[in-house]
Amino acid sequence: MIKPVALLAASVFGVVAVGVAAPAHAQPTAPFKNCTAAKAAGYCDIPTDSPLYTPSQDRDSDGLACEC
Ligand SMILES: [Ca+2]
Repeated sequence: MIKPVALLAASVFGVVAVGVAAPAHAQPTAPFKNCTAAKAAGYCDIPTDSPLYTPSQDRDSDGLACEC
């Protein structure tokens, strides 16, 4: 039989592991402050249908922000 303490420890570990891992894999949901920040995070050629797109970062208005 598994002791309740062991179950509690497993549950806490699971929550902590998910809590630590989530931010590393979270997708940004708002435009970056600028293209330098976007590129530093690995994003460029951001299309208009992306939540990361903002017209101010698409100077030539071709539908892609922060060209690679
Ligand atoms: Ca553009």
